[in-house]
Amino acid sequence: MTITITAFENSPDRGRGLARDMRVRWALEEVGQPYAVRLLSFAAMKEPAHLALHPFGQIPTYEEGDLALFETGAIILHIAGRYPGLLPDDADARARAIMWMFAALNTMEPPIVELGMATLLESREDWYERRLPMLQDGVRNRLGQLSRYLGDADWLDGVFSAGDLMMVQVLVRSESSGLLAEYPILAAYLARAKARPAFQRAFAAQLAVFMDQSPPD
Ligand code: GTB
Repeated sequence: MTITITAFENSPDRGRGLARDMRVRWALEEVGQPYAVRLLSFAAMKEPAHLALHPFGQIPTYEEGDLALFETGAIILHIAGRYPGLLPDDADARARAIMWMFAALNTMEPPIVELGMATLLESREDWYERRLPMLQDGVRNRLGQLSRYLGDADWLDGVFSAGDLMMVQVLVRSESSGLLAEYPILAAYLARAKARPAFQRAFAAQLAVFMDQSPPD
């Protein structure tokens, strides 16, 4: 059955792994499933055809036969449940991998996104410099806790799982702040994940969309 996902026709990062279709591409590469990509402009994401798939008018979406999904957490969980390679067979280990997916999305991602959005949208406001330390401390707190937990392990719970995939995809959004580099254990964790052939194929596929386009004015 053909799998089709949606992605940005024109991403602000020009295909360098930050838009959330990267999570879905990477998961599909890990489980060895081919997929098609429907590229959407910002305007097309808000039109009825796409809103019927995604009520919030965002990317990515995932279509497979009669199934249509939005929300990367749900999409990755579906892929990991349907195809082998991203969740352990042991029921307890499987539950822990899913726990780490939720930890990435619910505990790590909010402070990382809050800092990123403030830097993107508020850096010219007079309150930004006063707010920044609080936002950075929020991110440092979570990065420090995660780093202490990971210690000298390669992955969060033994073998690489959907929990690591989601965690790494959340952590990449803190790279540009410079904060991730303060945690060598996490920097090495990201490097290990990015060295995976499936990650590299997914990254190259996302980047390829933009290599053919002329740079923005
Ligand atoms: N909770 C949803 C999920 O996990 O699927 C969030 C989906 C989402 O945020 N989608 C974004 C979107 O469609 C794209 S990924 N935004 C358009 C809109 O809301 O109108 C967020 C993103 C995009 C690009 C960069 N970048 O280039 O740096 C970073 C993050």
